Amino acid sequence: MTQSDLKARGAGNAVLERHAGLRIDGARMIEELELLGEIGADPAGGVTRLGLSAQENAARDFLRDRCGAAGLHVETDPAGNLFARRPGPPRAPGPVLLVGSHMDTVVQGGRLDGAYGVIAALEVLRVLHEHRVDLPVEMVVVAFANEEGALIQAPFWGSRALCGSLENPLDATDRAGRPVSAYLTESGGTPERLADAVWPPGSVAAFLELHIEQGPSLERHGVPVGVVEGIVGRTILDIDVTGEAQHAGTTPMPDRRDALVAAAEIVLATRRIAAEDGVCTTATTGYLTATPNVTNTVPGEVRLSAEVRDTDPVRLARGEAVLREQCARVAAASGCRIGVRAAMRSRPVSTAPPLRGVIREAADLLGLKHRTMPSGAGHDAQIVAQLAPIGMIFVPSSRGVSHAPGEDTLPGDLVNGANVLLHTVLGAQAELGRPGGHGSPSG
Ligand code: HGY
Ligand code: MN
Ligand code: MN
Repeated sequence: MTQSDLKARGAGNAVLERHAGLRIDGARMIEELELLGEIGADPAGGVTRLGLSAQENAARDFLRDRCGAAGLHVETDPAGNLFARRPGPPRAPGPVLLVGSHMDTVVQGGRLDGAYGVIAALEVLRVLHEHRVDLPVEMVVVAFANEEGALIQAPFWGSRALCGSLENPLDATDRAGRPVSAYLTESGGTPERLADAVWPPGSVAAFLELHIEQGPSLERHGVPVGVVEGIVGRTILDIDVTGEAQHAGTTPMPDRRDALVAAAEIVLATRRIAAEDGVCTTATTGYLTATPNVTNTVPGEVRLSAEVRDTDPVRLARGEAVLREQCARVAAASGCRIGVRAAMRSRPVSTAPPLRGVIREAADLLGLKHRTMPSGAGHDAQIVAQLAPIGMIFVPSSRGVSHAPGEDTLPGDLVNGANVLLHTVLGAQAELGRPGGHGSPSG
């Protein structure tokens, strides 16, 4: 369904009013988040549960068990995405309300990024099932595979598979060149049937994602709920710098083609693009390896990644162009060969205004203050926006920390967010306005 299918907010919402007193089981959800956080716990700190790795597979097994214990039907698609639905008589075919996030992390990341949105979605579906709440538009929980792209270099893997927007998917590899098909087969996916993971236009009425803010804004403003207005776009460039490995003691300085010195120029130029020149909102170099990486050899090869982000597509494109210009400048000055390849581009997107209204009403119903804000982080929701209207809800991140072992959110904020998600699912029913409805589940 497109945004225009979303009816203008106005009519009262019987479903929302009838269940105004409904709440999630906060203790159950917090306990499950703790248990999930132990899967991939990194002895060096934080959680390392990389997409399509054995740890993400273990997380899927955990989620499958918890869904099964709640009497929900679970299936995994060829891309490794996991879906949970309520049991019941065959439903009239029609678009569903997809709710979820991802369970993979970055290296030594936090236990809430993504995982919170998946466990909260499970809790919402479980509570609706336990209270036999009949939803005109069926709610389906999704755990998208490999959102971060930290192992298999294809961020938003699962949500892109669902939207049919993976480009040459089987070319994807890890940094050592091991193909995604090897990992996928171990994850319960089927590489040769990725096309079957695609959901057709009209099959998703809307997508809702609850997520930690991963920044300091909500905590600084003392506001428990963020209503996301838009999600930042991102471009990742893989950069290969080729100089010449030489002896550190016998090679005169003017004769060197030092790949690491050239890469260092690129790292500083990347930072300047956003921090000093304001070309785009953020510019970051997060990954760098030098070869042969020994003290007494001038580095001959450096591989690094640089990424730029902005909510404005023009500024985002400009950020990429300036970064490419800087690489060309450093190549000319250093005598190194510098190859630049766009590894990923995601567009900035807006959330659906009617769903923002539903989220605000849910927060108001719960007596929770809210503020409308952008997302500086990327999310599966921005990919699913290709297929359906999206809504995103944020809760505060303690000290704004994320993608690091210190990532945390107060339990009360986690419970508040999940209750807002519950009442957004209920409130969205009127928005999505499907005539007729699904029979209430049996048992
Ligand atoms: O990098 C991001 O913005 C997200 O956490 N994948
Ligand atoms: Mn993340
Ligand atoms: Mn995330």
